[in-house]
Amino acid sequence: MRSAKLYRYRLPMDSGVILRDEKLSERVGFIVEMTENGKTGRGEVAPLIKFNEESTEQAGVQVQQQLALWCNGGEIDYNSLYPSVAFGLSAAEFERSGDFPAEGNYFAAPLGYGDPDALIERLQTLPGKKVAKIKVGLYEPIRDGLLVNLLLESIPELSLRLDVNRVWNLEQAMAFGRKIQPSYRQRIAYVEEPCAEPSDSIVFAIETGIAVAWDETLQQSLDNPDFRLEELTGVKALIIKPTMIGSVERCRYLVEKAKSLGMQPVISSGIESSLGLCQLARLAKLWLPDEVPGLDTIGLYQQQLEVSWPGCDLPVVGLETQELIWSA
Ligand code: OSB
Ligand code: MG
Repeated sequence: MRSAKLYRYRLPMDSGVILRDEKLSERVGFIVEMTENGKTGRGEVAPLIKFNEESTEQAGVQVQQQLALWCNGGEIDYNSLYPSVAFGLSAAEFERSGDFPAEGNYFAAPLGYGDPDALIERLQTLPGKKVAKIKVGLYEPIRDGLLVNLLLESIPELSLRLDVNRVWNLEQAMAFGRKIQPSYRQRIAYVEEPCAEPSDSIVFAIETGIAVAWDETLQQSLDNPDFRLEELTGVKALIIKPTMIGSVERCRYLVEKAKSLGMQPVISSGIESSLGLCQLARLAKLWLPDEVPGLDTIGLYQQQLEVSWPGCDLPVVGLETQELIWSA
């Protein structure tokens, strides 16, 4: 016997959340609950506007169709689904089957948005490895370079991950790179997607000696069914955001494949609710126990959903307070 429930959640975001020039005041997504033989698993389906190609509405229609198919005894073909839907449904199956460890890796890299003082303060109290991530590319590349030098100078054990989200051309990236003190360049763990053109990002890495990571480039490559990860080598790290990549199995495959090609895989957030985010921390613990995941996004919300991110004191609202839109 199989049964399922589909909830639509709406959670208020912190007032300052801006995604690619658009304010995100509320996050809307879905939670699936799938039960078979008395065992239940949950998953989150929450395409992120401007990052996922599928809209929330499209994902909602597809997830409901798939749940109906599953309740009637059908099997879900994850490879034919939107990435967000494949991830959420497969996470529920993974949890139901008991393969999901209870423990998670909640030591995420603190995310900073340009206020160095706030970040320095937070980093000073951080236990363990000092790894932080900051978004750059919002101001002049030279200003970003000075900020990075300042942070690396202030905290000698700090290693920085930077994210440019493809806003620089090669010239701007080089202006940034030249500003970074040569002795600090190795302490930039990587720069995610420095340039609009991926080939320029590779040139930047070679010319400056600063390591680069793929994020958007990986997501786009996966649109081609014949894509092989071997085509994306030449960078140090691979950012894996399951909501934008697909099923748990596909993510696991990419983690293993990246390792075998000498790339560092990093499990990262697509700004899921605390429910989905905690599952990502559990996957990170299972697959990459020694790696710092990129999951410091719960602070972008005003509320948590059903489960609490360890150490977070935002109020938690229960799943039953959200809209049950379908069940069978
Ligand atoms: O650009 O990496 C991004 C979250 C949602 C959409 C895009 C991005 C992000 C993050 C997640 O930065 C946090 C992290 O990677 O540490
Ligand atoms: Mg990124």
